[in-house]
Amino acid sequence: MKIEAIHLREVQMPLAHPFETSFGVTTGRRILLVELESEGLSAWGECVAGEHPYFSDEQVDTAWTITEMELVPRLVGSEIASGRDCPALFEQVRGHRMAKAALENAVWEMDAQRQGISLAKLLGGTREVIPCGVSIGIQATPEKLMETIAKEVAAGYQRIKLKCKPGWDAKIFAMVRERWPEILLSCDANSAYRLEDAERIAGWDAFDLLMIEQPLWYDDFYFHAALQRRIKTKICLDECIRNRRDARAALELGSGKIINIKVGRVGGFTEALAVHDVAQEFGVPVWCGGMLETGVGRAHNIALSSLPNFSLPGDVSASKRYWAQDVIEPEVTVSTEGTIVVPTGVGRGFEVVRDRIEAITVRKKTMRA
Ligand code: OSB
Ligand code: MG
Repeated sequence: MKIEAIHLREVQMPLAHPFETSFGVTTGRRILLVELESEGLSAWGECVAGEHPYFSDEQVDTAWTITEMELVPRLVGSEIASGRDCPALFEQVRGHRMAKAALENAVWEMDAQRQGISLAKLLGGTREVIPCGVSIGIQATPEKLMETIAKEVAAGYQRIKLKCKPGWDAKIFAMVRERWPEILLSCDANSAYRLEDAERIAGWDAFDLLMIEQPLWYDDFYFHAALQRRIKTKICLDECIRNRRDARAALELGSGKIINIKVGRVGGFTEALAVHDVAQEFGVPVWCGGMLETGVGRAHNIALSSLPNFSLPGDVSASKRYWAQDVIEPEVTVSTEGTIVVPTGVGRGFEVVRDRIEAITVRKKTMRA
């Protein structure tokens, strides 16, 4: 396919509810969206870089700059067979995986349209529905947290993940477990602990958590192995897995027993599929993480989650948990069984609502060959 034009745009969207993690509070999102044009077709990609370089070293403005100055010139005007060709095209640029993923994923979406199949099918997906969990931010009070959990459990979500940090951990887990002894419960520290906390973290074994996500440094999987040897609860790796080599090294070391795959964090669908396959080889389940995406990224996450080794409920949940109005139609909805139906229509399977996107666009740039 010949990529004739690439449009970059930044949209701004207020979150329906503020989202607090150990690294800060997000009240609204600034999001880089890319749109490709090829032979009368249009395909979209979402960059999951945040407003600040707090989750990873990328941020929306660095992603915009690298996309405009380095990545688009390599892609626009090119004749490309599939999304699998993007990593080689972008190889000279080190890092900036979230920026690369937005473009690569749009190429995959375009390819699916050209072949007249769903993105899920193109990726090798096999599931008709995906199991869903929710990620619940740190709340103003424990009472508010209990209310929020009650609402999500009633909605049918299959797994509750609690964001945690020192001061918002064991006491909270105890309280939640007392009221809901049976639910699938996990926590995500986003690197808020150090190896000295190992004893304390071992104490959480009492709460029968499904996993503890990225407890230590964002760029570490060596010391995570030391921690994993000292606790019974499975560690799930998020921030530190950048590619298939990291996945293999971490699993050989015993740094964790579950992997959260975020397609933006690993640089696009090609690498996400490779991480999926490495984990499967080790008998390790994966699940799809979220980055407070609009419907564009959410649709891509649903397609990816349909692969066979995405066997644990992911963080991909309903549009309305994040947005008063999403940018796709229909919005993403979750059944009372806590599942999302994988669309079988061509491409992403959700329409992008162009007027809505136009209305929230704050900057835009078109690049042609
Ligand atoms: O670590 O999984 C994370 C949101 C922003 C940055 C990092 C993370 C998260 C989430 C939310 O947990 C997942 C979602 O619901 O989109
Ligand atoms: Mg995480």
